[in-house]
Amino acid sequence: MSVTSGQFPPKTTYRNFIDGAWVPSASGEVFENRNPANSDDLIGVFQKSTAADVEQAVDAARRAYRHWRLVPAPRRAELLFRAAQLIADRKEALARDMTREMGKILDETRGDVQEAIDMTYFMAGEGRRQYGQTVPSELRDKFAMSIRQPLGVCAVITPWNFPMAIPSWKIIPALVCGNTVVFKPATLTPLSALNFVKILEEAGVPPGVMNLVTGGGEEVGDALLADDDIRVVSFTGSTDVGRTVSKRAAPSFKRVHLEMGGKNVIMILEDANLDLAVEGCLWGGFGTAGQRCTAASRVVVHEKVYRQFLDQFVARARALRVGDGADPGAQMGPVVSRGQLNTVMKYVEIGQQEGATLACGGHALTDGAYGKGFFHEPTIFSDVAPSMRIAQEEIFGPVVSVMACRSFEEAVAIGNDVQYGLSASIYTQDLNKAFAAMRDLETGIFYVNAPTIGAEVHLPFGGTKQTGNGHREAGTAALDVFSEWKSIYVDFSGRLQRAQIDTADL
Ligand code: UN1
Repeated sequence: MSVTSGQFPPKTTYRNFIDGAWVPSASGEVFENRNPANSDDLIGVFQKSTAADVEQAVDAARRAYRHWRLVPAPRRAELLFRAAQLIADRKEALARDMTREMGKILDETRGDVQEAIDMTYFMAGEGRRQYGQTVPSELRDKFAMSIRQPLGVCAVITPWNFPMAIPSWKIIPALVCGNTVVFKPATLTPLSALNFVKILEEAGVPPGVMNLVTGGGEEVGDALLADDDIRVVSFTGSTDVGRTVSKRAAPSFKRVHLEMGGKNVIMILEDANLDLAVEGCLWGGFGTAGQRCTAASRVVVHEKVYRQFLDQFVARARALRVGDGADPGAQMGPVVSRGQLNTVMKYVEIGQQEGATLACGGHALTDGAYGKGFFHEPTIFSDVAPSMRIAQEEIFGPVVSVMACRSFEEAVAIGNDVQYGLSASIYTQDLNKAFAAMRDLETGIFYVNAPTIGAEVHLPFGGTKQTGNGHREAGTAALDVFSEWKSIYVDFSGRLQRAQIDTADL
């Protein structure tokens, strides 16, 4: 493995973006952003913001809302189309910055940036749609219709695993609908967030419409949730934090959109194309080092093909090349932080204590250059019982639990027997079983003969049970998070007509 070496550029201090200006935090404090493949590599320092910074940002967003909501949606969209083009022009540099701060391999960070491009183009298109309804009125000489309206200032709180894609899923629909935004990105990936905001600035988004405040959840996140002027909170992260967000937002009746944990299953039936299933499990389980909410962290295999599948899967996982994501030869990067590495190691221990078989991996990589980063072997547990913690709890690392089943019905039951409901997949040639599974898996996303990851931007994204709270992002469903309905009646009869009473008018 080769890691970034030699002299690093001088430390850069990055600032918040409030009311169209790049400003330091009132705290005068900063936090470091380091490369998870090599912690000697200091990417820069970012503002450790406080409630005072949040107040300024929300105030700017509230003032900017007054005129932004009145800018015609197709005009708002023109700025967003420009932003999409700028992201596309800089795709490679943005992907490299992302790999450096987050760790996933370049092919994947290119994919992350591409999702932001796709989402921005797609949502900018909604500037010319955002359809409402016109319906016949019950009364003569009267029109009845409904239109979408923005809500006001939106708080966008995003995770580190998709540092540009997920912000784009929230910010672009919020803006195209006419809202203004205060954005708090994860402290592990502030550079990609800042790159994204800079592009919106360059595209001509007016001052105060888009604000960036970096810092921790306890300072910045809490202050956003406590602010009465915030009307919408869109959050992606863990189920535990999502629960707190929900509680804190309740007293001021904010609209809350939550996208949380996953424990996604791939079901492999006896008639499956096994080579294809193995490829799917590798990509679904170890892509982004397993740090996706859509990761295929559980595999349920029919007993008739269990052994053959496991042998192939283990052989392929062992052969994966782990290294610095910037290294073209690397197939899996480090996990994002020391804390994440500790979580992975803790679950490997739990799995062994629970009696699962460690089929491969199971160790942090510490030799040579690995020692400077947070690397862990791709890890597979076999003989896992569905009730074990490693089969129930989200690990968010390169750990896959493989279970055996005797029938299709049992596979579906195991698939559903978790608190989460984001994504699921089936490998089979049997059309009837594929359709039954499609209907019966309690998830928001379902795949046939493909892994649990790889959702596209123009379909709704989100989950059931403890993964979500009923909303969806992406697709036109995103408009439902960032707009609300207004029903409008226009009576042009020139006389008092009484709805529901004056009905006998034939
Ligand atoms: C996430 O893991 O939080 O479907 C989002 C996928 C990606 C997005 C994942 N398009 O895996």
